[in-house]
Amino acid sequence: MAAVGNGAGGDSRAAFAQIYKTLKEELLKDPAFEFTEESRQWIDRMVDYNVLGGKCNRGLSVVDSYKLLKGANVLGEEEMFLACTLGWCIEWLQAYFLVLDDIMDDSHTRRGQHCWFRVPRVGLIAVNDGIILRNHISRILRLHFKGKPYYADLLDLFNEVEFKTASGQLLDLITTHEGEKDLTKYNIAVHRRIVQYKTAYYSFYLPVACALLLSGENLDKYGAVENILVEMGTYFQVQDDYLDCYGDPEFIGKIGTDIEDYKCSWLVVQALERADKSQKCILFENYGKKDPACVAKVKNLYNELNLEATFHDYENESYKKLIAGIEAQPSIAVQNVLKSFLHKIYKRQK
Ligand code: DMA
Ligand code: MG
Ligand code: MG
Ligand code: MG
Repeated sequence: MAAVGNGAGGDSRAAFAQIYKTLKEELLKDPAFEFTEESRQWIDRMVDYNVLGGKCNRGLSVVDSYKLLKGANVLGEEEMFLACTLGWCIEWLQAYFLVLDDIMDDSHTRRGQHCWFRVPRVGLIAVNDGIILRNHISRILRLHFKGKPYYADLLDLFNEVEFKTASGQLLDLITTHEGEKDLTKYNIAVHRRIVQYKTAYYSFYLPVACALLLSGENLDKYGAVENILVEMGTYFQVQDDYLDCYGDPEFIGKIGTDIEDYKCSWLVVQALERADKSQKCILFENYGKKDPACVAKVKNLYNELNLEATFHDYENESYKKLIAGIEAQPSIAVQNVLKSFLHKIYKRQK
């Protein structure tokens, strides 16, 4: 059968979306569970609510990277199915982390709708739903990859990346306690460590590592590529921190909570570096408070310090450095993978 809707760029999206339905159906008729009609409906709705509605950058990057590594514009039906399936596993992983992240960050909206735990009758059942989403990944991998020569490496990859992300979330959360005691503990090195762990590995390294495993590559050889992807992920999370304050909530689909939550955000680190004595006092007094008047004072200070311009300079600098690192890579196919990923996020507005 001809591979349908499997071309480069835009049309991977249609094929990708189609495969979601298959994967969800398989999970819902999983013979290991005697679902009651109610629990089946719960999972169905919970998965749709949390896995869908994102940009699918991570998932689609598996497909796009695999095509670039193979030097093929169109993949065979089986190859396309496997690449999309791994892409969806990353989207499932993202859903799992976001469901729990929103509880821990006390967020209100995500992807233009209420955070899952805020939906009536969900509440803390969301914690268990997060665990179920994580377990779905193992079940999808077992169903479609058991028997492949790279199955053990794939499981190990997902486990390692999950561990790194959870460690990053821990750093994010306990650093917040430190900051509450003493805001001057926040600096760019602390920020960097948090964001590499909580965001970069699962968002950037994981999609490309999946494509490399599909291509039969040994990940041990790709340390330099991993480093570039971790840098790209750091840049991506700086954008996330910037958009938390300066993004349009309607457009990004979430309302920022970093100032209220006392987060070690890139913006507060920049503010601390640039503030004079009296401006620091304003930060110490108002950062981390729920009161909208306090939040507004922090935002005013950010504007006074011209952090928007600081961010745009950072964005241009990061881009240049990333491109230089990418062009130093010996393989043109690998360069293309990395450039294509970078261009998906450069100057993003959401
Ligand atoms: C994101 O950190 C990290 C993970 C692992 C979800 P964040 O809380 O800044 O993300 P968001 O702004 O999307 O809530
Ligand atoms: Mg959050
Ligand atoms: Mg968070
Ligand atoms: Mg954020």
